[in-house]
Amino acid sequence: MQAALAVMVSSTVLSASSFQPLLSPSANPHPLLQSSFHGLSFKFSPKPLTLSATPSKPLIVAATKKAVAVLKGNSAVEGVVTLNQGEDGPTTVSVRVTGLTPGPHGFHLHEYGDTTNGCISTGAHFNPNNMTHGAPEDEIRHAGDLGNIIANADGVAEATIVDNQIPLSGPNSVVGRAFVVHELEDDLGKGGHELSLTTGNAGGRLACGVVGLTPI
Ligand SMILES: [Cu+2]
Ligand SMILES: [Zn+2]
Repeated sequence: MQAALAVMVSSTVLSASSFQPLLSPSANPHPLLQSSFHGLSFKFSPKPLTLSATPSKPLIVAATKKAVAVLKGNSAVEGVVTLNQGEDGPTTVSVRVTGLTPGPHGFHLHEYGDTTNGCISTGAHFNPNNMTHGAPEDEIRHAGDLGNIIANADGVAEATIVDNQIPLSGPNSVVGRAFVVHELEDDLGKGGHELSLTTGNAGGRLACGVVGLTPI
């Protein structure tokens, strides 16, 4: 509602300001021309309306949401995760985690931003749609299932993840929830282990961090 109002207001302001330059040069010299411009002003009216698309761009930028999570735990593993979401589009997640053993490590958004008892109190995978565990590209997955991040020989994992199920606003907002990086590879629900369909059997929680809003 507010955004819609803002668009309306900005388009009115723009049409008023763009009218004046059109009228003023010819309205001044001759009273005759002045009267003819009264008629013309109606023909011009669609132009300011199409121009109103321009001021709506800053509004989209203003709706961009940005968040960050700083990952820490009881080991040498630590990292930073940044999240960016424009309007109602997907969220882009940039991850850098250090101190890992080389290879894949399960990486999820867990339900709670509660680290009272370390990463264990962040609860289960964020799962607003009551699904079973899966891969990020699966239709049946937890919203928090972001697959694996892969550490290189130096123990550094860097990844950019674009995902539609982890918005930064609305009923399924992940702000206030937590990222967790795991000890083991997430089997994406396909490992046949008794934990495959709940956690991907990704083992212990090495580090976690609560998602918080940051300045745009
Ligand atoms: Cu997890
Ligand atoms: Zn899951």
